[in-house]
Amino acid sequence: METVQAQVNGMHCAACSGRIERVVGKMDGVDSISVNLAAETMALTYDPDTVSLDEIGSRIKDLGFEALFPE
Ligand code: 9UX
Repeated sequence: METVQAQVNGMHCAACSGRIERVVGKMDGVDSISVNLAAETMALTYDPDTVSLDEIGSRIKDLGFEALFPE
């Protein structure tokens, strides 16, 4: 399991952050996600053997937001 902090762009209200938490939280391999609307960040704990940051990022993009993971 790995934990990563990422920037999340495009959120404007609590329904945005709630939507990301609900959808990404249900993805296989995602253990937990906590989105901070005010800080425009999220803390993500996931299993890299099951799901990649690319997959998580593109799911977030599908929702209309942009996740920027650290290098
Ligand atoms: Mo709030 Mo987010 O009205 O796409 S749900 S801005």
